[in-house]
Amino acid sequence: MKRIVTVQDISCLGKCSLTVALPIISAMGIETSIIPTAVLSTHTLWEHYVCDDLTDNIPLVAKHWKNEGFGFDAIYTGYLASSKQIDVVCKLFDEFKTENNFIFVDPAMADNGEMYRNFDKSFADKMRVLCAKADIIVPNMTEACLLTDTEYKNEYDDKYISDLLKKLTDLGASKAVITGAHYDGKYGIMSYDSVNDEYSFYAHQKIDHIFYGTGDVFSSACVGALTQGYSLAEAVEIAGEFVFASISATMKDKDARLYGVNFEQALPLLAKYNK
Ligand code: PXL
Repeated sequence: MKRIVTVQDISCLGKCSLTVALPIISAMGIETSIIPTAVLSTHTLWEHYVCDDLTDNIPLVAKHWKNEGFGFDAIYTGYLASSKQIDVVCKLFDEFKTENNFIFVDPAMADNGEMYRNFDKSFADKMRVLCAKADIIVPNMTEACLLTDTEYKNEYDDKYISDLLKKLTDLGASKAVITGAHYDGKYGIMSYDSVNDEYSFYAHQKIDHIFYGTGDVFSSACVGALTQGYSLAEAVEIAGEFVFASISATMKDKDARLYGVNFEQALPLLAKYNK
């Protein structure tokens, strides 16, 4: 059985990070090991959340795992709580990266043109260092602009996205994916594999609402599909369809904006990737 380790926070309420990654990756028939980076009462879009930072626990877990000889088919990081935590996760990559596995980084730090609460430019600079160590990075448009020092725009053409993707792979990862892209009336996810200089675009219908947590749903399904041996373009399509089905299941739910999408109702779609 394949095994992924995912390194991100536990938000106790508000579907994102580990509470999303665990069920999605498990539904694809992959063992999901976790390193919780922090425990928050909710994700940071709610005010007055409380956060217990677990940075100091990460090297202790890594040491025990190294002693036991545990290995992983993929190492997947999401929301990290501080620049110091990024340094610790860089060390984790050095310890667990092998010739046979890959590092998948979702540089979760911003959306809709704005950084998440508590993050600033120095955090984005640090995130660039983490991305340089990855094989695949999956920012949204806002994060892609922050990582590449590109002006964030609401209107742009396909060249703007393909240039962004190229600049992202110049940071170090050989593959990059940008979620939430749109141009010429088309909406979707664009990916780029710099090894064979190949772009692909997964297009879907326009979605008029903003739903939080869709980035984490996408990344979890995408890293699962890649781990099961699908190509980048196939994995993007599998994950894109899953996000779309999750959003469709959420449309009538007024609570969804902050609570996250009803991906649970779309989970049966992933059973066919359980090899
Ligand atoms: O990736 C979304 C996310 C994950 N975890 C926490 C967050 C957010 C988005 O705001 O606050 C704690």
